Amino acid sequence: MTDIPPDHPRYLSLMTRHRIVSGVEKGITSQEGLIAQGRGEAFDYLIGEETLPFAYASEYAASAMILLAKRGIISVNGNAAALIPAELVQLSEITGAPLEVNLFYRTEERVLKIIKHLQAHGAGQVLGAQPDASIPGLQSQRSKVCRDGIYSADVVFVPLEDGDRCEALMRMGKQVIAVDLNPLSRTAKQATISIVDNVVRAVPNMVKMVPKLKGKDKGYRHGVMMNFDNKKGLADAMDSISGHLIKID
Ligand code: PTJ
Repeated sequence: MTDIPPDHPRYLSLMTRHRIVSGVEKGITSQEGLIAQGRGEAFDYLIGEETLPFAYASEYAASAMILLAKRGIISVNGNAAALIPAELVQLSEITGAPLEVNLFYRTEERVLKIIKHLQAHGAGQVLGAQPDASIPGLQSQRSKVCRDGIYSADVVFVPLEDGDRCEALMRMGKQVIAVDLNPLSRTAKQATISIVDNVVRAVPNMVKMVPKLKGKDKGYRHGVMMNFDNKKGLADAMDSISGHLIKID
């Protein structure tokens, strides 16, 4: 609960901040996660704090890609868990892609807290507590993964990411869907599909898109995925940011 009045012009942004701070207080989010959120907010401000057409297109293509995956997986870190726990659980349920906790600033205590938090929001089994494989060529704690999860997945959905793991997953031949408000980040540049949008909008959008795509045939979903041009999406995001900068007086 907060005392932010719902008619405050920056209500949604302030509520998102509140959720991240509360994630840190509960031991779900790392303190570094606050800084990451601040960087994200700055880009969100430049984007206009809304889902722009290029972001909708990437979310639609990403939804199609997860549905087409043989073994899709949703990777969860401390920021995503604090911001959109129920929506991640929903996305997992409707796509059949399991949830796996995978942390950069890994502690076993935080992994367990995140798993419990997701389960309190309706998740069944959540992977990540007993990693039994590692991502080749990655030195950070993020390399610790589950063989039945991220390690053997063909499509990995990573809401908020650091560039190193994205690169390592791509080297393993996986398709990576990243949500990152910064179109200049290494993650955004490397991912198969880069969603330049706030996770608090992107994941709920995908939760709405997936049932619609499930109503279409496989060929349609394949077409959506193949027709998506990630480089163009990133260029459109940059144009949009530049446009907003020019308009600010
Ligand atoms: O929980 P952990 O230990 O796995 O740590 C998670 C963080 C996010 C702290 C860690 O992965 C990290 O340090 O990430 P970076 O390198 O700071 O990258 C985070 C990226 O996410 C940045 O490019 C931000 O612009 C972007 N970002 C931050 N908040 C959001 C966001 N993108 C979308 N939605 C957001 N709400």
